[in-house]
Amino acid sequence: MKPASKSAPGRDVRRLALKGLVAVVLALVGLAAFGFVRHRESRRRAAVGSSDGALCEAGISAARRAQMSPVDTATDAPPALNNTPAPGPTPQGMIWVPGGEFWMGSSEPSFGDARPWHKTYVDGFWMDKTEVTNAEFAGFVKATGYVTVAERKPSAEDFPTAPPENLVAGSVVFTPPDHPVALNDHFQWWNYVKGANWRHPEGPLSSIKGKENHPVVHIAYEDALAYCKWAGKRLPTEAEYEFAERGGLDRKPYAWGDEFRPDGKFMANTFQGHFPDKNTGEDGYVTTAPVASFPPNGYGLYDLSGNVWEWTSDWYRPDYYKTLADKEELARNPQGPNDSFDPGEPGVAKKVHRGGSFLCTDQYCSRYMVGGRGKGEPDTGTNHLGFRCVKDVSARTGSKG
Ligand SMILES: [Ca+2]
Repeated sequence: MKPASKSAPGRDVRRLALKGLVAVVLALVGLAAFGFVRHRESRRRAAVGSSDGALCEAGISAARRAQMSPVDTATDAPPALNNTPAPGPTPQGMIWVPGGEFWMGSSEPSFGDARPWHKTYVDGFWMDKTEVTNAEFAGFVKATGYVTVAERKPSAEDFPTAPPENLVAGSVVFTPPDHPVALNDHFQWWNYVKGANWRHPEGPLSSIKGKENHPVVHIAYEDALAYCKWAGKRLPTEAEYEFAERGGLDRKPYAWGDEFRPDGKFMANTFQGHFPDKNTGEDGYVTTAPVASFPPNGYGLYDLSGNVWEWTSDWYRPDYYKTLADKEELARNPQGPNDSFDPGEPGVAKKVHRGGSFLCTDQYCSRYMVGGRGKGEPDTGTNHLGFRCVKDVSARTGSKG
């Protein structure tokens, strides 16, 4: 399904972005790589005017329109998870997720768009045990010749107002300042870098050599769809993602339970130190970690929290949960709203991201907590955004496009 807006969201977004871009000269050994900063005044205004965590790395803003609706775990009925075994042989690299009824949402005060808690049902499905890795994505590219969005030169037809010199293939890369900065302006640490793509995560001089087992990044929505289709799979819905991430637990703040660091142990690749200028990497990683470097959750799935954000097939709206909760009947296999709305950037259609990343910190964006919702434009990848696929028991409607 497409958003209500008649225009193609990706083109509009990139057109807007290119309108406001600012050339940035990056001194890279022997190369004058430059990029542009995507400047959107609406986003900046939203950031400055917001007080509760404002913008997260990929432009995730804490929308606060949904009303607070805490769940009393003592009185509300616990979820009724299915206990059906896998209906057939488990595809290689995947895990059976039984599905069932669960509470979806979050009580985290800054996650306004993850309320109210609402009961949701999803059918069982198989899910990739880990995020799709560089090696797996390379296999797809080798077999199909696929070229990702970040590797394609933006065309003058798509961006008629952009200066020709700005029409360069690239992607958005986290480039931290060397000093503390105010957290209300993410242009201080995000730059559009020429030549950044899945093969060169930090820019043209970086590579994925030795990172074959890291999650692939700089993946746009259509790139993820293309991979999943090739693999005979699809992207998870937001509800499937959350069901899987909870690992059978009921309304816990983390995929593994109640504490961020049980017995002092790091359970996910997140950000330690002072955001964004000083990442101490206390958990062992300052960027991506090899998949499955941290313990699996209750279903045996890895890195659904932290490491890289992951695409889901749902459009983003901050009021979607309220819409579902207001209905009398249980939401069964919800597929997301029919259109997208982000109060921070009205008119820009976005898909839901889930899971948080190696850049998530409680100082700024703690969305490695279960239920935390991210969002992003379908044509925009970053070096902390990847994906994984799911597979239906039988052919059901595939991912929405
Ligand atoms: Ca880390």
